[in-house]
Amino acid sequence: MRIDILTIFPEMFTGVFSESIIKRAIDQGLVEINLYNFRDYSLDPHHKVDDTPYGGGNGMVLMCQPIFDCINAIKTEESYVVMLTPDGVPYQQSFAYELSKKKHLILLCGHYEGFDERIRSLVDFEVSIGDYILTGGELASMVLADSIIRLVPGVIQEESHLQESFNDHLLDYPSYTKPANFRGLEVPEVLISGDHEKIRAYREEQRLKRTKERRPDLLQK
Ligand code: 6GU
Repeated sequence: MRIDILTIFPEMFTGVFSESIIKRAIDQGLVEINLYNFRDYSLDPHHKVDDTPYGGGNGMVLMCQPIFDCINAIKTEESYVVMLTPDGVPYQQSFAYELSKKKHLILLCGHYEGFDERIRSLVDFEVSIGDYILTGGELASMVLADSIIRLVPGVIQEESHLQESFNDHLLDYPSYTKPANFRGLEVPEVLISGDHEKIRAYREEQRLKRTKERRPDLLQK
């Protein structure tokens, strides 16, 4: 899979993509990530990428030309263009699965007050990562890239994501590791019992209990 990220702050991404599972996925050639600074595509003598809004109002608006020219330069038949914007569709695990099947993703990060509305004509899907405002789409695109890359076949063991939260609308069960008694804090008996059927039932019950307590909204699904 190839992921191209369009941003005026490419340096923000260096740490995130040079550690841990994402780094290994890149090193193994399972995913290729390219950063494009769309400021480089600006035809303005001062490499301007934004301007004041028609009709007045606060802030600056990302203008069409640099983003149109950058996307048109990298887009192919196989590209799927995602815009990161607080007014997009709320992101969820099922989108991560869908997006992990694409051959080429283009993630477009905004800044300032927003995008010139005509830029949306280049976009296949608009995503928000939650009901709060970030200074830009960069952190949101890192969230998408991370959640998508870990689902690309070969990046992590398949079994680890088949069982995880949100696939069946339940939160995870509580986990423990050695020692069985840490400074008086005990591991539930059942987990040390060796009775696999009892353990399975205990975990299932815990998942339901947790979801009821913390995320009753998930049970509605
Ligand atoms: Cl995708 N962008 C910005 N700027 N803020 C957000 C967001 C995206 N998702 C939630 N807040």
